[in-house]
Amino acid sequence: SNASQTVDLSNCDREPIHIPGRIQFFGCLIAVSQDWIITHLSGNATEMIGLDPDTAIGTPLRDHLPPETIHAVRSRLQIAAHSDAQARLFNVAALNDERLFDIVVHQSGSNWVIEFEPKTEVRGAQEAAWAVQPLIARVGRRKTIEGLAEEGAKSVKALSGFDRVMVYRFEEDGSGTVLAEAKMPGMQPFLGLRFPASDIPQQARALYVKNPIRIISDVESEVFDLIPQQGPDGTPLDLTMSVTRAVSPIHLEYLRNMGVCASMSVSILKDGALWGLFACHHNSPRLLAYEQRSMIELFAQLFAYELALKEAEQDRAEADQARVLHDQLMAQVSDGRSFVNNFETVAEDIRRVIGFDGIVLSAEDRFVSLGSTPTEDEFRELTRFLNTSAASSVFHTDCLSARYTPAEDYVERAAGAMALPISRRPRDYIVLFRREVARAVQWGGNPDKPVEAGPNGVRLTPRKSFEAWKQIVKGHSSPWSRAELNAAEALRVTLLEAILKVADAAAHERK
Ligand code: BLA
Repeated sequence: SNASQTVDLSNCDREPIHIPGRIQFFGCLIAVSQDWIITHLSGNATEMIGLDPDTAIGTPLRDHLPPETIHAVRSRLQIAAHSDAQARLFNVAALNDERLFDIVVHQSGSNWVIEFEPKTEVRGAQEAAWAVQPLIARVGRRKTIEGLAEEGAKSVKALSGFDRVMVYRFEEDGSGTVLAEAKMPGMQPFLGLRFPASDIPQQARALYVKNPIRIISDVESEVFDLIPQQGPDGTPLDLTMSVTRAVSPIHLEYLRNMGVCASMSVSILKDGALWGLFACHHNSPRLLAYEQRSMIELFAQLFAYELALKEAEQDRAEADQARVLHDQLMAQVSDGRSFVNNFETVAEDIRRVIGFDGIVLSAEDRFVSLGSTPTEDEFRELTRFLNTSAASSVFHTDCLSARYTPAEDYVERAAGAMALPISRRPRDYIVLFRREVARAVQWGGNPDKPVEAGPNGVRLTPRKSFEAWKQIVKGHSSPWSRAELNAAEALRVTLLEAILKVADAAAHERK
């Protein structure tokens, strides 16, 4: 029954975190069939709402809960039916006594899953409700993605009271960057650090697309088994959309090793894909009232909308930049100025559109290099390899040494390459280089911190998972993005045009 027994650190991606067979302590769970017969109960249901698995399973729910409660739940089912939505009821006297509960219902396969959370406090929630609009207005006034993220982190910290709130953005390779951070003074900063893709494995990212908020209220707390572990059809209850789902023991250990006691993360979606997370940490146990979590979820949705607007604006600005670059290069050529002689300026112009660590221009018998690149001799050899690729397109790779073995000699200087052929003859090139991502980026997992071994070995700390990741990304640069490849293609055409123009002019003079 224990899913973690079959999972180790080499197969993280396969841990079936959606069917853990257990829930966290802060709520209890009832599953019923379509005709409202109880099919599953969590082990803590007896204590929390008086439903004993030994006697209640297989009997109608109405034998156990007041009709008002069942009516209230059923009246919301329209919201939850046939969609990945959760219907929520706040402040319900579910047992007809003085105790209040928050109740959430969703559909899972052929079951309705009903989760009860005893009410803790409501004050934070009311404050959050007032604050969402002004906070989002502030986010919208920021000019850059980084500014937006910074305001977002501050806002979620204000709305949630967590000790640390980060905006964690996924890169194209699944690794992630801490783009913004709001934290208590004195805590070690994570701002700007990059973390490996394996820290938030694939199936977890997929689950976070469907269920946008997840809570780990206390990494040391007791968990409760679902009874029975399997339904009559032999399958475990799918907890993808549940609120109390017990968390992967591997991730719990990661948090303990980081010194985190409670965490909450809220998905930031763009075009239906996971753009990033608000990742929140607390140094002591923490559980927010359901309304407060709902307000934060709403904030994250509005934030994602602002983000999409800003990113679209930025895409337009980048396209404008590319046009400006085109005009500048053409103007230089028309002025009769050779861009070979002005290469430093040209390189800075290109950098505004495509990121690189080094750049080489080799045209006719000229060789100009800036930044981290192969030597001239190494480059001459490399051009013979580049000459074998298509003349009329941009060549690019984030792992040059995998395609061209001699590049192993300079993998530390130039791991990734993007080559723009800029003539039709035996070719002239502008080649952009990127350093190894393991060196070029500031990775999380501070090597100066002592490593403590847990039951899963020493691997499960940001530091150890980084060391493992370093093996995976060895020899690779960060990948060239779609936008950068588009810009490179436009640049190639511009340069070709510019160079032909120069050649024309020269031929004209010779006549
Ligand atoms: C989940 N890993 C997560 C989550 C985060 C991270 C944010 C989401 C759950 C949560 O809210 O806590 C990772 N947290 C980070 C990172 C930072 C942070 C990078 O604060 C940086 C500041 N994790 C590993 C390895 C494995 C692993 C090696 O490091 C697998 C062997 C697994 N991480 C793992 C799993 C989950 C997870 C399985 C899903 C947890 C769940 O939802 O059940």
